[in-house]
Amino acid sequence: MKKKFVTGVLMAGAMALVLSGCSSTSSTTTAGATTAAAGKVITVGFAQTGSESGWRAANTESMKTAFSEANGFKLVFNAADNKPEAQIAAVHSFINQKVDAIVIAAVVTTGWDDVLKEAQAAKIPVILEDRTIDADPSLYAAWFGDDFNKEGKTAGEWVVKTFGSTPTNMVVLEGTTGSSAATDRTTGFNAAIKGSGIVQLASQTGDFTRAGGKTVMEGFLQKYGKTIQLLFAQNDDMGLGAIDAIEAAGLKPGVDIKIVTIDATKDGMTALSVGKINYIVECQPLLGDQVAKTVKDVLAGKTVEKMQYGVDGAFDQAQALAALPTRKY
Ligand code: GYE
Repeated sequence: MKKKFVTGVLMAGAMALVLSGCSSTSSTTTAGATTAAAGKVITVGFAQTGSESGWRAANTESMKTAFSEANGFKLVFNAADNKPEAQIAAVHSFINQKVDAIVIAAVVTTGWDDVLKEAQAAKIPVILEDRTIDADPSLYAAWFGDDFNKEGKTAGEWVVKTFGSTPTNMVVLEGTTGSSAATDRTTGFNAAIKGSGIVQLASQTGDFTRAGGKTVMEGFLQKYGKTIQLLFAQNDDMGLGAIDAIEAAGLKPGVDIKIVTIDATKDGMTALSVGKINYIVECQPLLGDQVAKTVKDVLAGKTVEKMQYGVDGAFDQAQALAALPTRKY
């Protein structure tokens, strides 16, 4: 498995990328900021998961805009292609570069203790955005993101409202295994559908990608065919990939198979507006401004809220149609 690829190699690779500012699988770029309008330029290393989804693209853009030169930052950006070891190597390299602060959108919840202890010893504050981690809370200053358990619960409540106690065959496309987004959405969703008529035929990861969602859905369709009545995809992209597979199998997404997803990106909302998806729970990716403010507050020694949750909505077809013209991502 690729995961077993040794840290040393990845670390050297990540370091080289940090230094050269070029991009490949694990891409790192450095946006230069030699002067800021006022005060010292704040150098921030941002370890992003990768570029798996539309949500991620919007999140990266929001972070790059917020941590801009004009706002007094120099951003060292790394996207780890969803490889935990590559992400930890990137954080190591940020520490070696003596950045002022580190921001992490963690691929998975585990494996963080050693590198966070290293950051703490180097007196570099760590701020988490998007996904949570399992490490001791004393190892990071703050977290800013969405409530994934609540998102799963909202999706599950829609399922219960729609199907009630009628026996309904469901398949699930899970997000990246070991990510807090996938784990918490599963927990919230399962709690909400408990006692309903939903029968789970299968649940498998599609890694939060369109390609993953398509491939896994093809497998589900081969095995369970027309008996599938409901799909819960833990993000829009996997739902959109599954729609391709469903249409290729000669079935109508949103009609033959009802679909509920999470994120509410423009692409997802467009599919919802034409009835190919039936319901979407929002997950807000535009976190950059709040994260940048938190970084500045932490560096200024101000007390910050440890866990800060964004507010999410949910959409049916009519609500998607109304929201689409002003949708930002
Ligand atoms: O839902 C998915 C992305 O962590 C909330 O990651 C994020 C999730 C988001 O790949 O599209």
